[in-house]
Amino acid sequence: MKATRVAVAVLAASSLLTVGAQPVRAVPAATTAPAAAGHGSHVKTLRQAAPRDLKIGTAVAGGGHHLEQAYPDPFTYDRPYRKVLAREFNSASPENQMKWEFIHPERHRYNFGPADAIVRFARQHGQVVRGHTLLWHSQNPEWLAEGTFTKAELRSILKQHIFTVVGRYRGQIHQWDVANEIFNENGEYRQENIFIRELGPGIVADAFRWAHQADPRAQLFLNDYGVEWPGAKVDAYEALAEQLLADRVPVHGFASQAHLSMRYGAPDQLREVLQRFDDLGLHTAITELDVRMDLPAGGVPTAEQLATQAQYYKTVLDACLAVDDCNSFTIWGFTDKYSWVPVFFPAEGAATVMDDDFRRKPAYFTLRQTLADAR
Ligand code: 9MR
Repeated sequence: MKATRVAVAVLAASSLLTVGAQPVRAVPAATTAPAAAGHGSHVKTLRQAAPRDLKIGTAVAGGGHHLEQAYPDPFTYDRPYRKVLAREFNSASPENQMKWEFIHPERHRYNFGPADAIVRFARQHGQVVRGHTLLWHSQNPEWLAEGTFTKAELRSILKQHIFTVVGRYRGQIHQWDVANEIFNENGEYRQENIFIRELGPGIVADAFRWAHQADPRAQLFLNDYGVEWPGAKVDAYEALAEQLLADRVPVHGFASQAHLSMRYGAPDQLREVLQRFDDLGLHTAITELDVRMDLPAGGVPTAEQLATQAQYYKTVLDACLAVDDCNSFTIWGFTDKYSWVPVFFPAEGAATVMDDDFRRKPAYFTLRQTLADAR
């Protein structure tokens, strides 16, 4: 985002331009900043505070682990939740509703209702949508994961899925996570991924080509966790990105999910990692940020823990703000009420920026202030 600070109101509409496959080369910040937006009392929400060329997003709760919980579908039934979702964010990521198992539950049947509802909500509230995800080893329907197919059949299943799903939302998706978590910690292609295992890694390039044909305006991303520090996984993505670009494959971005734990320290080299992909000419994004912690007995975080958590959130936002084409910053849910964390990590939790009752934590205020200062 650096060098893209734009102070002139007339450029407000330019944020629309970020919804295209072409990186937006924004106007250098030659103009003086407006009266510090962050210090005005009118800046009440994250989306208001954000620089115009940075989308602030959240996962939209539903499907996945939510199905096992005692509450009904959060996005559909929780009105206070929907209100905060509309008020605070200008980007929305279906948490599960566009994944294969959800949107393509049977070989010849798609289930578009829940994803359609999110896309409609986003349009009504001036939000862009991040599509998640097309090529992944997890949350695939049984008919696919357990099925027996020839290579040609499997290839055609993937191609049709991409054309059908991406085509349905053509022109309405800011960024698609085309390839999700395709490398393991050693930077090797994950053999759990049925498409990669059966068809070879070349299928990744095909997935990008098909997605681009189906929606030429969407920015197409590689997305993973565990890439917040340099290492074998980041090296693998860098090599892949270079190869795809050399082969003129339509890849437009690299994203760090940023599922963090306070056990392991803040990602103080994330800016450098993002910069490596920015240097290749790619967009970068933060797509699933949360910061979990070990909860004390009683389950309520201490003030010190909340302060540390806020610093982690800020470290990630600062990294994105420091890199030219980091244009999308998404947190993986905004309330602990619906977070995936306690379901997957016993004894850890409180990972989001609001508690169960939507009370804002220090991390929320730190994000808002950091955004306002950047604007
Ligand atoms: O938040 C999602 C949760 O509801 C699902 O049960 C879970 C199943 O794998 O997936 C969670 O989202 C994941 C995302 O799609 C990809 N990156 C890791 C996220 C957290 O597991």
